[in-house]
Amino acid sequence: MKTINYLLLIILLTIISCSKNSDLQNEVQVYLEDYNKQYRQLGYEWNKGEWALNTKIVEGDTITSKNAQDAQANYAQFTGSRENIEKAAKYLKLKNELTDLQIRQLKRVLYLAASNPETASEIVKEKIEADIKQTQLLYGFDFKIDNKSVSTNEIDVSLKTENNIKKRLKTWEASKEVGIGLKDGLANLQRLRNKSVQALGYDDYFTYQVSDYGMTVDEMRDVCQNMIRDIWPLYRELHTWARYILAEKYGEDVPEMLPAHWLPNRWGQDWKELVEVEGINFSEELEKKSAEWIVKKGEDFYVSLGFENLPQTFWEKSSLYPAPPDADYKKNNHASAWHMDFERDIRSLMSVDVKNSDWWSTSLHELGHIYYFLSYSNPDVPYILREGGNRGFHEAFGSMIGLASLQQPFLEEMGLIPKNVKLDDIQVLFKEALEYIIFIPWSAGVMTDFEYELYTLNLPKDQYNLEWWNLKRKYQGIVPPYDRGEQYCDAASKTHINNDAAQYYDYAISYVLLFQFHNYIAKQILQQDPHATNYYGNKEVGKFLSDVMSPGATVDWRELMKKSLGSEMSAKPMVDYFAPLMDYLKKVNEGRTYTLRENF
Ligand code: X8Z
Ligand code: ZN
Repeated sequence: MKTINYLLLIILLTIISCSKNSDLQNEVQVYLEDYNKQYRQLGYEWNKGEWALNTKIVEGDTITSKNAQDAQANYAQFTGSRENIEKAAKYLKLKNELTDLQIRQLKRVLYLAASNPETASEIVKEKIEADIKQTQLLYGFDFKIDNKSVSTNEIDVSLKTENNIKKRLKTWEASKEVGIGLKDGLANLQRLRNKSVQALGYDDYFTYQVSDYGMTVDEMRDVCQNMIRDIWPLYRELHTWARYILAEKYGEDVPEMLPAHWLPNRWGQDWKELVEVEGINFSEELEKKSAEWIVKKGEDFYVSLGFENLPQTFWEKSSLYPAPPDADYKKNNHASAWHMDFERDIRSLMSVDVKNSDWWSTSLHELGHIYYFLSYSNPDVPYILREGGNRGFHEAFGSMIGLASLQQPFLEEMGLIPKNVKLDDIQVLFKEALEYIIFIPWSAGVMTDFEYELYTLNLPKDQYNLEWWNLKRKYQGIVPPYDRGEQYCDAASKTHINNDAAQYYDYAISYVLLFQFHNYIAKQILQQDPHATNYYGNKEVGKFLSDVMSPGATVDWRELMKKSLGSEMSAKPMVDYFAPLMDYLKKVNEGRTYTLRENF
């Protein structure tokens, strides 16, 4: 009898405490639902303001920037409000009684608050203005060669194809001019970004952005340095090879370090143009198509995997092609994807042009973001968690489709190369390394270190350019054509330094992830060699990707990896993928002098 009473008591107590839990859970739920609703409305207005600002830049137009500023201020006021900060913090203290999904949302509320806290409202206001001004200066800039306006597409094509070294230098210089006018703005933003997050206890803006991964700055820097260490031997071979073949091509002496204007990309972040694979005339084939074809074929690829067709509004509202040369406005010339209303108003901003073959993979990259948006826009994912597993995830899948889209079986399927041509596998791999391996010292090294120094170490403005080139030399073995003094700000010629601050390691991480995912898909789903896959039409691949993408940020990214791949983040699949190239390059480089250190 006694035991029964005792048992009853326990049951009763459990019921009482559960109902207390669920009272609290209900209260938090009401709060979060309201938060999500307002977040969505204000976020949509902000996105619309930004969209207008980035797609139509007219000198002297103050209305568009005022609208964008007001919309951003309203969003900032809400997300950074004392009330939201206090409530989220209060509820988080009781997290043992809340659901995992609620805890995630409350943490997100605090994270969002930290970039616009009401406690630093003057700083936040200044920051919003400074951000908008920087965007206008960056994308309103008129690039000129010999006093003639040129588009960034023209600059890019010229750096890929021009053999006259004097002309190359002029083009490269023209591409860096934009940095000069951005330097003051960057210094201002350095201060304002740091100050705004410091109000909520973060050390600096870099630390804040890194914390989104659940990592400390030291941990993130370790991840990045390890990546560089892993690929360094291969990078060193590629660097040595490039010094010799480019010197020959331009009729110059072999330099110790690579002059920046010798390389086929404004920042030296992608060298794939240096190798032509016999049998694949991709650029030529693309030129026969149209810009519309590129984007449509991209959609077609995703649809073949089982994803839906893009909503009609995507085609109506996106800004996919360059502004006409005689337009009285300019537009943001860098590619991006926008989740405007956190539902199905999804758009992409690009300047697709068939003459610049980069748009093929860039367009697939952006569609990767778009399909990610669509995947997690489902009732199980609250608006504030409609994000990637982590930011690197968001960057990874579109790039992975870009890699897959250039492998032989796929190119055949698309009619971009004739069937059954025998391609030289090593040359194909070589070209891929010039894209994916070359990118790592740039992203995990130069960009990440520069922004770490900028925000965490408060790099003084009169050392921006000096430090930029120190890092370029250290990580990429690239030097400026001549001493570039502090009147320049070459770092600021890179979009992300201005308007996607302290996040570039996302791309390094995304490359590591993409090889992990690609390797898994090739071996476990397609049963194909990772070097020669054909994803086209495979619904199982689509289902796998959709399962990874659709939870958005409602799950922990490390668990998401374990669940989907059965492994942790690792550069090994990337290193293994390129391993066959090492012996080949060592032979090619026999007798040549290496100028990068042997071990990183
Ligand atoms: O910025 C981008 C995307 C933006 S969604 C086009 N990427 C990095 C860059 O261009 O520097 C893609 C890879 C690297
Ligand atoms: Zn992207």
